[in-house]
Amino acid sequence: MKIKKVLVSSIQEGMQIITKELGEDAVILSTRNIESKSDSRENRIEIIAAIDETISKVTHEINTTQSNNGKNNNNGLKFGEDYVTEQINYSDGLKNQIFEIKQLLKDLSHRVKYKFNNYENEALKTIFKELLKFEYSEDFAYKIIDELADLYINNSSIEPKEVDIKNLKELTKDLILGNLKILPSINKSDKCTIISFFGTTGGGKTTTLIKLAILFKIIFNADSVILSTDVNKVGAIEQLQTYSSIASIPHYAIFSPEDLAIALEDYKAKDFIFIDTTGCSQQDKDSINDLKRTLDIIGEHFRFLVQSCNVGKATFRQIIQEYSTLNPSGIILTKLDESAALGNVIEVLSEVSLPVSYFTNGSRVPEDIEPANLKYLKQFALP
Ligand SMILES: Nc1nc2c(ncn2[C@@H]2O[C@H](COP(=O)(O)OP(=O)(O)OP(=O)(O)O)[C@@H](O)[C@H]2O)c(=O)[nH]1
Ligand SMILES: [Mg+2]
Repeated sequence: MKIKKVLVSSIQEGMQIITKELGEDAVILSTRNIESKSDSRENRIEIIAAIDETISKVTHEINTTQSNNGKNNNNGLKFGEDYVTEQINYSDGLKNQIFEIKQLLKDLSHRVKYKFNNYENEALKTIFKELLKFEYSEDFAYKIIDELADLYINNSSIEPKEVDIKNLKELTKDLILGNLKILPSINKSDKCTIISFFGTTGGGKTTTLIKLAILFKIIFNADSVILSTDVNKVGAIEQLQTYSSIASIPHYAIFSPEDLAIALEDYKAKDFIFIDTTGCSQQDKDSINDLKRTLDIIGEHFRFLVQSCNVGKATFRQIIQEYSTLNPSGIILTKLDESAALGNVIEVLSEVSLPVSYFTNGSRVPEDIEPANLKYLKQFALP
């Protein structure tokens, strides 16, 4: 967090300095007039602005710049001919608070703009209602409407009543999905590709693993093996056995980290090694740490968080947060067929850097799986 204080003679001058020195993302924290006791022409405006930055030191550090021929005043600041700047590094707590305020201000500005500029626009009102119906949050909906208005309505000569709602919806979907990341689907390579699947219980890990293993056999003629560390749950081995024997893909139970290391060595000549794990709650930190130790034995590989879409936004956010310990390469979204609206999932995914990898939309093996792509996801972004 970098905080800068400038003393200038006009707001415009201050903004220019702040933008130049902190960049366009800087947020203004306060402004106040400082009157000169001797001469009103020397009145100054103090502007304090901040920008997010990695903190190198937590100590307070005051740097003064721009002090050609400057003199020290009582605060240890140097007054230069044009302006004075003060740079302070603050602690994490303050940094977080400032950015919460910044976020609140941003949200507030979207709301205010919506009320004053766009509230009377019927097309935007329709889109706004649809966004809420599709389980996007109000803040997200205000943001999208604001962007939409800027892009389409405020910059076009079209009268609001002539706006084609279908076009507007398409544009809305593009805006919604604009921040989503997609992981390209996996290909066969010269080396053995290892893929692990983890996530909350019943999310569809084993079914998705089997779908991909069978598809890779069909598409790449791949020679694969399935290793499962999910050995304690009743029926887990039988579930894998049923599918893998139908598809003639060998599978092995793994009882310990040593077993895993040996199996990885034994099967390193395979095209793919699929690794199934026991489902665990995102709140069960011990199990997630155990899982981390297991996955770290494998080293670099594709790590997939498998999660069904039919969860609330807060839970989904928590799952992504807690499972980030395992450094997932991507998320596989399952049970799209059971979700009426995907706003909750899409909104959270647009806030994080985790890419989407595959979708599953039914329990049929292997056909109910799709590689992630924005075109496919578009149909789920809005009704
Ligand atoms: N409707 C629907 N059902 C699915 C989908 N994917 C998996 N299922 C079903 O969800 C149930 C749980 O799937 P599993 O693959 O066993 O889930 P898991 O994550 O391995 O479960 P645990 O190992 O117990 O944590 C099964 O009945 C699957 O058939 C999907 O995309 N849509
Ligand atoms: Mg399973």
